[in-house]
Amino acid sequence: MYSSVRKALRKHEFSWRYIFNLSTTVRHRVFDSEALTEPESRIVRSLKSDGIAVTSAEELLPNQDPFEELVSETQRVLHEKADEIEDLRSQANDESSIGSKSFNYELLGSEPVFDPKSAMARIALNSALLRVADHYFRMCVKLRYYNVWETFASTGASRESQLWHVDREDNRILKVFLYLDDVDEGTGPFTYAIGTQMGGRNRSVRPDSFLESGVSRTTDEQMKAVLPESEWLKCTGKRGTLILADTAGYHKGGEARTKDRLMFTCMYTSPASESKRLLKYPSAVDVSDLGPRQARALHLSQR
Ligand SMILES: O=C(O)CCC(=O)C(=O)O
Repeated sequence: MYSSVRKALRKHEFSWRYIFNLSTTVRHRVFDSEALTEPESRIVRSLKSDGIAVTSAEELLPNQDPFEELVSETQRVLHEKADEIEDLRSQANDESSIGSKSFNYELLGSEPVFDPKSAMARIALNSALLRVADHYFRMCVKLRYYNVWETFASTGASRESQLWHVDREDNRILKVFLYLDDVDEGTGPFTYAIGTQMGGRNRSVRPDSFLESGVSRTTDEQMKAVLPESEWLKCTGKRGTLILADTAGYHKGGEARTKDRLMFTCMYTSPASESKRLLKYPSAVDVSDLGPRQARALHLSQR
């Protein structure tokens, strides 16, 4: 009984913010006076109205951009793990492994170890991204994970995240997808149903769905019946395309057919989210170079 009331309160925007995330909301309101740059403001506006914003590494992360370093770091890991990757690639079409996303290889594994010096961590903790996330949530967010995904080109019926779904870890969930190679129609672009985030104009759409290993999924046909394709944003784009999306709204992606997709990703939620703690912190991690916003985004005091 108590847990179902708690669950209902968490889902409600007011109690989610003012009961479960009160201190972080107040902290953001009182102490976070740093003005946003013009691209940051535009991204926050687009997230609020559409649930998604598309920009580029060049625009959002100029000067301090460790993008090229991220690409080299990724190539190094791909090279080191080449045999393992080839093995896994041969399982990409294994439809009996629903739940394990066998078409998607996570370069850092499913529980990445935090390394503040890595290009991946520096991008995930980049001030511009954190400012956007904090302003979108109107609270100081937590970084849940970062990783690089190689999504293998696969055949067969759409499955798992290739089908429409919503993420359930929180009321707002900000995911970043940064393409490390060009992504066209055949490379499994991330795709979003505009305005289906909390407060969005299409929030009330309720497409039919079916259960796939206990997870609710929606086909294109089912989505089309309630939301026209003109409201779907298919994010094809050049290397360096940077997508920010609230994945508590409907989305899908990774249906690569002709070419593998390589992208960096990270996720921010509210501190009260019950999301699994995916990022692991080594006991002697040196975070002395991090600023206060970066330190707040980590779970260092509770590890
Ligand atoms: O791989 C994609 O483009 C979609 C990813 C996704 O559905 C998710 O991270 O929730």
